[in-house]
Amino acid sequence: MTMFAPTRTSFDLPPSVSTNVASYDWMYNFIWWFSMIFWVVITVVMVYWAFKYKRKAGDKRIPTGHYPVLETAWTVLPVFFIIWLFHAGFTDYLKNAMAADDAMEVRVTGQKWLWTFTYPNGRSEPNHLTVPVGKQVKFIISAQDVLHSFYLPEARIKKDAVPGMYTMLSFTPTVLGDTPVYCAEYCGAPEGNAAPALEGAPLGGHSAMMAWVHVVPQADFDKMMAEGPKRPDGLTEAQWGSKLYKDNACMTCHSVDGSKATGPTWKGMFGQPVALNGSLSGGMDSAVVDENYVRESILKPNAKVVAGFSPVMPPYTLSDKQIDALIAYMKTLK
Ligand SMILES: [Cu+2]
Repeated sequence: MTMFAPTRTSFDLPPSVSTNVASYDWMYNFIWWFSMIFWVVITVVMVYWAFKYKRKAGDKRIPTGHYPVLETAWTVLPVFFIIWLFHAGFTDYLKNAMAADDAMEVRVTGQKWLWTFTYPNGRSEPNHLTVPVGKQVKFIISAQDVLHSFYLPEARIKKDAVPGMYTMLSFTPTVLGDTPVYCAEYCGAPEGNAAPALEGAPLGGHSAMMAWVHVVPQADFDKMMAEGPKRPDGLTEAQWGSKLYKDNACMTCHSVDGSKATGPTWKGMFGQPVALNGSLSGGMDSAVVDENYVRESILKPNAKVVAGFSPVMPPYTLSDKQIDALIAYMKTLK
């Protein structure tokens, strides 16, 4: 994989990793230099005049009166400046507040003290998110316990993660490599000797709530997604199969206790011969329920229909690993 060094846009800002950064940084630098120049000019002039017009012996106080042209100018001109500033700021704000319809949606969940990322295909990982370069990502953010804040300094974006509601944020990464995620809302001190959320992170609750966004070429991302969701930690293959049986609603048509439903029961099914409806199954009258039969029945359910049942099952797009897990579960249903 080619690695490009993130570009530094100024001496005091972090490197830039996304499309929005250039205009954000331009605005930041503009306001900084604008304020700096006016501060210097006003201060120098004020000090100069303070000495020049210092009260001397015999001076009389004379009221200065009004100067309507000057007073109108210093009121009206800044108003136009502020309106322009708001317009420019709001235009930039919208770049990350909304996402295009074809953006990749990623669910972000904050909890004490880790971030969980869930991809469109259901794959879910703690503290590591992989996204393809050049593709807009739409984060749908929430929190499980207390307020957190999802913060990517190198993309200049931050959004509160709030329990009980969703917040949105989008960005389009431009640079291959890794960019850090922090929690920007103080969310608690560590209890006891909790391990850091991420290897190498400082020990300590909120400040340990760090994650990484890995920006990779589209092909690498597609390869990763093709692997499908990973088996959840702590589950055996058969236990994962049991979970998939429920998560994919297989249970609404297939019982595991022998009772009849819309589809054949899975109890005692694996490894046994089964009678097929020959006219719906390309002339085959029977088959053995083995690995290949199950795989075909998940991906192309109506290729071989069991006698006495209707061809009503929709095809499922499960990964090979998920199908393996379902088969492992079926084998336990003696
Ligand atoms: Cu937090």
